[in-house]
Amino acid sequence: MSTIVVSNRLPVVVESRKDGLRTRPGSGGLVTALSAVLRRAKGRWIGWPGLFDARPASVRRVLKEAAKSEGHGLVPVHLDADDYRGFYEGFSNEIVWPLFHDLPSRCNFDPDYWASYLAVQEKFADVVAAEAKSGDLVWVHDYQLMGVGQCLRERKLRARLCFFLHIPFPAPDIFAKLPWRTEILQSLLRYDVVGLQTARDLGNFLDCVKRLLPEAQQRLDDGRSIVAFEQQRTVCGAFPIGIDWNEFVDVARSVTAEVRVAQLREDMRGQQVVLGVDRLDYTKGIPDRLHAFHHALRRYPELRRKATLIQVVVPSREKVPEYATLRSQIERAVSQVNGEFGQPGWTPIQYLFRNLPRRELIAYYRLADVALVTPLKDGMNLVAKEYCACQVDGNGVLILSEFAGAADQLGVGAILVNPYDRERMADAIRRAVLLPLDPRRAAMRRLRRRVRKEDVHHWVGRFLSAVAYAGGRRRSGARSTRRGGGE
Ligand code: GDG
Repeated sequence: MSTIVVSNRLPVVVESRKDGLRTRPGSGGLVTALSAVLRRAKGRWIGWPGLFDARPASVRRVLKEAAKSEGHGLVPVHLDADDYRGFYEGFSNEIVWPLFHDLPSRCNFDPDYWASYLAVQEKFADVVAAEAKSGDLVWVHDYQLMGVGQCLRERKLRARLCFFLHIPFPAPDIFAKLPWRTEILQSLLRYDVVGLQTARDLGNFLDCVKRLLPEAQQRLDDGRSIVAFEQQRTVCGAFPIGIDWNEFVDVARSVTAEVRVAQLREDMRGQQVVLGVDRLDYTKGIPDRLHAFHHALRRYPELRRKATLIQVVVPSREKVPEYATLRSQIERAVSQVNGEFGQPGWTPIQYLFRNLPRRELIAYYRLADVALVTPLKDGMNLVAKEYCACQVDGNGVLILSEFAGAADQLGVGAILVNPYDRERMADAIRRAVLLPLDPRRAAMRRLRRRVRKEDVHHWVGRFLSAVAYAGGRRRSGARSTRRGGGE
């Protein structure tokens, strides 16, 4: 029995260079945790290698080479430019991404995208079916691949099929706008396990099933939600993702980080550092945050020359016009604030539009007196957790959006804000900057305890225990109590 992870992108990126194809490692806590699971299970990771034009045989060859150092298999799914446009840019990012983040007015429900999405699910399923054997565990990730499980069932693959959604699941009134809402729910209910980030997402998913698939039966079994639909029983649960605690803490405590933090502190000349770190995306609420900071400086003169906002924006999807517009909005807001309040020796907002090396990012996390993590909506938001882990001196304050999944775990300890409420965000910034040391330290201790306990390995363990439960249940046909739902 083996484990197969399936995600849109492979954990290594294949690049075409003058001297041929090369791979470079991907990064992040998810890659670390899942790679560890795969190494232990002698498993494989299946996904798109990140380029179209290369010869499949050459891609397979460089991945085989990279697999030796990764310690697990790497299997490519070949997509062409039309797939990328219709399935990835279209269905995934112009429909599912905005809709699931409660922004239906940003959706482009083009029917051609649906056809392309279906075709790509089949392409992924072809590769998985060729790799998987009966009894294997196939763990599919995220919103781009919700339908792969169904394609595998149609191929009569007798593997355990599981799915985890990294982004939020919307409430029924929003989800119901999706023209293919029934098909998507049905395809999710072909998996043995469906994992969501938070209790709210799980509740939304079950409510959507109840409303849109009334023939599905819902039960609570040993405290777990089970949905029975046609011949399949699906265990549904909330599994909030964590970070690789040790990795962040070790780097944050290193001498290199200490030296870099001391240097940055000197550059900041006694200013309190307020930090924002986000991928360029309209769900991250960057303009709203800049307006709130602007409002705070207008309203509270005591913050001037006392606090500096360092806003890191990581370039993303830049060719999409909407994202280019967002970038201009952000840059306009930054220059408005700096134009109005900047003086020799103090620039209120320092704006970095680039991907920082991981070590540098960790130094910023350790440096920051306040983190401003205020997405309009977010599945989890790992930046909030990474910030807490890197606060090895324990003095930082976390201001967190109540609409980030992380607010469930970090609500006690963080200052929670509504990112649409500019006035209260400004108040929260003032409060955080002026907060005395003792309450800062007490709150950060609580946050760190929670992030440490519920790290990414804990997340993997909880998910796999649901998988084991689903397997046991299937074998024993456990007795159950009814939870309601259209029976
Ligand atoms: C999706 C869901 C969910 C950021 N700037 C730099 C950099 N980063 C890294 C951070 C963090 C990651 O990017 C961002 O993770 P998030 O969780 O904030 O957001 P998404 O990318 O939208 O991820 C999200 C997540 O999946 C996991 O389930 O939490 O809700 O949307 O790890 O460290 N990394 C480097 N330089 C940067 O400048 N090296």
